Amino acid sequence: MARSNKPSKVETAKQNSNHLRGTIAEVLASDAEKFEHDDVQVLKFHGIYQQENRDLPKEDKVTSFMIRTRLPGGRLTPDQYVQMDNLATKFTYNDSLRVTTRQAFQFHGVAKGDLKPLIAAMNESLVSTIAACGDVERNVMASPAPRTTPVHQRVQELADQISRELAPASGAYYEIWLDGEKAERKENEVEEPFYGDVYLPRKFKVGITLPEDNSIDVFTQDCGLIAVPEGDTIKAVNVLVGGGLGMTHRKADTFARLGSQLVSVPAEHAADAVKVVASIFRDHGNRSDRRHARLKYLVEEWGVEKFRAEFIERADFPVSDPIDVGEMELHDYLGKHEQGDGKFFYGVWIENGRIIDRENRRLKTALRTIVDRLQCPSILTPNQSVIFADLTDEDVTTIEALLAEHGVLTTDQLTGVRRYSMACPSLPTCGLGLAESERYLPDLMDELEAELAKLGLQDEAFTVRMTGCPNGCARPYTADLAFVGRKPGVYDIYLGGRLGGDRVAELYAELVNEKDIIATLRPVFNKWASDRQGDESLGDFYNRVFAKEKVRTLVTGSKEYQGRVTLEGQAI
Ligand code: SRM
Ligand code: SF4
Repeated sequence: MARSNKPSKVETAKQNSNHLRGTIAEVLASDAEKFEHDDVQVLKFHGIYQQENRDLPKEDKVTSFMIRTRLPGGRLTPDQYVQMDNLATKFTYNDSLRVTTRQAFQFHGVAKGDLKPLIAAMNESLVSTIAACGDVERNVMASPAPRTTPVHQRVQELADQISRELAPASGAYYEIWLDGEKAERKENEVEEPFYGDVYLPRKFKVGITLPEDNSIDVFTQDCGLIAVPEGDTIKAVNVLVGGGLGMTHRKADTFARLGSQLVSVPAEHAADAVKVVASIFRDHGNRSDRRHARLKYLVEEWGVEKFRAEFIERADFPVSDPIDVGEMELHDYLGKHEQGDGKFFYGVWIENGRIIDRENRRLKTALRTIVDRLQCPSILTPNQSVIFADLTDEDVTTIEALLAEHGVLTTDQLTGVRRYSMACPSLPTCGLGLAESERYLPDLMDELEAELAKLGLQDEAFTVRMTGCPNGCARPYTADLAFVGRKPGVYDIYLGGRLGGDRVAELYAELVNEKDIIATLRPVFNKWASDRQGDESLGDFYNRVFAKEKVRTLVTGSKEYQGRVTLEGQAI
């Protein structure tokens, strides 16, 4: 890829922002309805997106804002949950909270005048929005299971440490939102010692998990970490680089890519390893073309060997070959599970992450009542659901009764196919959405369930994901079956990923109208029903029988693996 050296407009906005200040404070204090380009870019680093409600006719459109939290591993205390719920009721346009695919909360439709009170109130309960968006290290994902074993606790500690150590150092957030005094700096003291004036070339995503659990889709992270346990300790951490899903329709030089195994490092150096990867990205990533700015393109351009050599050169800690951890699996942790200390945790399914009260299904009230009554901690999962922790048997009975009372579906009422489904928000809030997603998937699921029920396959566990555009926010390209919006009512269909998240799906059908989706999939479903081997999943079956080019499953420990699994079907 030949590179231009001219910095993109976003680079200039960062450079001129005086470490994330821009003119945000001035515009906030003014009557201006919205922020202009440079401030819009800088606001993202504060966890804020400027949006408008796309359902409204042009003449009625008003600017509003989406706010995203930073919650490493999705952990919330009971007080934090209650506060988030209260703030959603007070400040969002539709009284809802949105659980994201990276274990955070989003608040939609917030008025400009409410930004400061909302963010200040969140921070009072120790929930920050700093670096939830922007060209920095984003919310660190972590295996959501609140198990009490030392290795599970350690994984969460590492996620917290990475989040702390890679957060921007600029005082801008505190000055603007929390009325903090501008910190005095000594002569030659640098405000952003790690990120510098222009931060990273693009967003940078990190997730950490154990070999038993790929619910965080570790191969899709810019820097994925697999903590390898030995007894009660973490023996080492495998570092993967260059995962990422965003692409552009019909632009073959943009693609989804699974992370490549790079090295393993001692657990106490996990955060240092992430910093080394981020520093290579900072110094060598593409700063002129944002479409090619993600780390995955640098890894492709250099090749894994060169990247590894650069990593070793920069690391001042021991570096070894990656450790073979075998195949990984997705767990959604729904329903009741033992925690390890005699207590239980309980996962509640949230359709496409939207916590809202509807006529017959009062989910928001149900979840709030559970937390009020049981005072239990909660964990947001990478599959847009919520887990309640530290429960007795009696508490679980209370939860199930409250869910039933409020019309909320429990796991045993879900078909396998609906249980593992996810959709991104898309319309009406997302400015990039080309087709419906969150609002349409439930209807399509009804049709899919009916079709699969005819074949007795409705309770098969496989991932179904939908996004309103090819950016991949609900991680469609690692799913067994995915729908990616092309234009209103029209989707591309992907098949061939799987629950383990270690294989990229391929484009099966292009530009399929909503009304033709089931008919387009019918031949695959029928053949799957008649020709599957054992309990072969949809994605495995598709990959064996239909795939134009067979995509080998990633061998997670292999150092030789070059990560070159793209939507164009290039061989590994
Ligand atoms: Fe995303 C942009 C929503 C996870 C890839 N994403 C957006 C924006 C902010 C639209 C925008 O730029 O104007 C969306 C806000 C819509 C709205 O109204 O809420 C948006 N992304 C989401 C969330 C809320 C989807 C969800 O269903 O939960 C997820 C928030 C996660 C979080 O808490 O931080 C979300 N986005 C993802 C993921 C999945 C992941 O990270 O695990 C991906 C694919 C993985 C990856 O990054 O490669 C993803 N989002 C993108 C991209 C494509 C980036 C690229 O490399 O090309 C964009 C567009 C961009 O950055 O220019 C994007
Ligand atoms: Fe918006 Fe596209 Fe992300 Fe969906 S996938 S939230 S439509 S950017």
